[in-house]
Amino acid sequence: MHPAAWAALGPLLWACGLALRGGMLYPRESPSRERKELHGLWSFRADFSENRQRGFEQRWYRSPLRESGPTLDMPVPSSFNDVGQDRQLRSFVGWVWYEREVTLPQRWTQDLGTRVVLRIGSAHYYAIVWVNGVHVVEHEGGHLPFEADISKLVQSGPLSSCRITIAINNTLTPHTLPPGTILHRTDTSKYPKGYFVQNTNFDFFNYAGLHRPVLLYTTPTTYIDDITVTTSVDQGTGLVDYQIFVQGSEHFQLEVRLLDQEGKVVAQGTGCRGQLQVPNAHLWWPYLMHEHPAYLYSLEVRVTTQTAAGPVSDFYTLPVGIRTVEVTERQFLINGKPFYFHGVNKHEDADIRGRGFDWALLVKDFNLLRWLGANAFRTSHYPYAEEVLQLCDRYGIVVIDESPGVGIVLAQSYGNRSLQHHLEVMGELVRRDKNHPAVVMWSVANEPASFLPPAGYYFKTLIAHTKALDPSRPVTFVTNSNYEADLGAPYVDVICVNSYYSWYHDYGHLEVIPLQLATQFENWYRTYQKPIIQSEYGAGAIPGFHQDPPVMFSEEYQKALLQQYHMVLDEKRKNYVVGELIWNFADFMTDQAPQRVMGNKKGIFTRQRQPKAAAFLLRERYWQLANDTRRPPAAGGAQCLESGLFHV
Ligand code: GCB
Repeated sequence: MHPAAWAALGPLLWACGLALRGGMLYPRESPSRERKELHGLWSFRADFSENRQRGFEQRWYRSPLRESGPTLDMPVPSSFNDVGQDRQLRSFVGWVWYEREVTLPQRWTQDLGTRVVLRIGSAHYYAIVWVNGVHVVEHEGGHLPFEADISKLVQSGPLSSCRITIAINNTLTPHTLPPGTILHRTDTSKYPKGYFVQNTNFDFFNYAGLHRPVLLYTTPTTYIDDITVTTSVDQGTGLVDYQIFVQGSEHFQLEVRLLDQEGKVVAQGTGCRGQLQVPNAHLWWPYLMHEHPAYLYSLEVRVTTQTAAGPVSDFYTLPVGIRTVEVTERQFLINGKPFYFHGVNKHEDADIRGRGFDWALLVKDFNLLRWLGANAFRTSHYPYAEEVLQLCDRYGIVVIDESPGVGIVLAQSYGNRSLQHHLEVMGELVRRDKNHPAVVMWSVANEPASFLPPAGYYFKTLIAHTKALDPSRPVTFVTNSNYEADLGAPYVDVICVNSYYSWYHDYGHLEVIPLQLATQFENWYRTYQKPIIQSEYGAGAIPGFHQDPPVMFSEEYQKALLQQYHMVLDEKRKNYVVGELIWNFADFMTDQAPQRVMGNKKGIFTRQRQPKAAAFLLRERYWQLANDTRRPPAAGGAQCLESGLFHV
């Protein structure tokens, strides 16, 4: 790589490979825990200097950002790319600086029995954080949270405020996830001196910034650091195995209680690990698979220590869904019953805010999913916000939880350095999402060049590591039907395959789909004897473009292409095909390219979440599938299922 590209990366080079320490429980309020959200306007500056290092050379973190130059107002959470009018900021590559002054409640700064934690939900891609000019944490990876205990800093002086500075670099290299390369254009007859661009091998815009909530929260100094819950069922009795990690003291009492939705205690225990038994448990069922889907219990954990001032407790409540997941040669089973994924692939993407978290958008998306009759989605192509998974738990939307391993196509990205980082990312992902009943499978990557020789060792190691981290869930990666050899497929539990017949080849020839798709399924099943999910298929449609007989990019073509797929899916789902996920839920932004019309238009909804014709087709199908594949009604129950079809 050209030296200037390394300069653009700056500290990224020396700070990779941070070990995974401690838990990453979602910060919930409780009688012992407070939260302070830092959303709103932050001060912002992109470092446009040629080597992108001015911020470090001039130590912009040492004093308020406004003192080292002009600043912009920047909303958090949001990507910085699309909120301004500056084309150069939209496509900026390098370090950007965020800053926020926070006034803290007096108790937080004076009570030494209080622990104050700064938590950043996501900063894409590499982040360095200072509090009052003191370096507190660094993190690599744009889609998972990280924290710093800042108690000592905020409790050391008379100040009741603190200044948080976050420098974020969006540069992607062959060793980041997702990978990318910096291309230096050195022909001075065509490009100015020092000109470089970011190149990627994935099909979405590399939005950057503080994408998810940034907040401060407190715990007592002896606190519940992590909880791991796994569930099973034995003849109607729900078994909840728990393990709890406490930090801050070795002497404490630990009590756990499991409450049902009426607030009744159904089981209790003491100590750091144990099993709770729930006779006649309400199981967590997916949406449309049961008359009462998504039943959640509450696991109340209380840890108490004795201090000079008397006993002090920390409380944390974790939602728990009791369910099982298994994979056989032909089936995907939830609670022992065959489950058919009928759903979507999504992106975290919207107008103006880019990948920034937004409650209104989240609720709209879930309303659309339920309207559609979708029972599942894949977090293509990176982990989504924790708030998204919480809604999946509550609504019964099943999730294939994917790592940011997308576009791994360069031989360089299969070396030890990349593998090591990928292993760490899987560790962070499992640590964050392991307790969500909605998450039924991990996906380690999307369409990696799994035919390259080093891919065999890479995926064998990665998948074995993921299974060791979480033996309770199957693991997959998503491959492409065009790949002739797949060196990773022997290690996965479920084959997820993407194909774009009559779209990326045989343009306009919808009639070839049945043959090509049937051949795809038969080949994969013959080779691996594992259940298969059609993890992507679809066609671009520009909303409002109509043409009949259908031609590419019309709403009619998108619909007709889906219908061809559905005929084959209906045949093969009697056998070993266990799911279909449309590409994509909504139109989304990509890099500019001649084959992209203001982004990727394969959404069945527009980017503004309005339905195209295909959305109505899919809605009919999904509700019908819900009826065809639903759980047989339990004796003496399930009136709404027994009485016939779900209502569309
Ligand atoms: C794929 C990729 C996805 C793309 C899609 C497309 O195979 O997994 O990221 O957006 O195809 O539309 O080309």
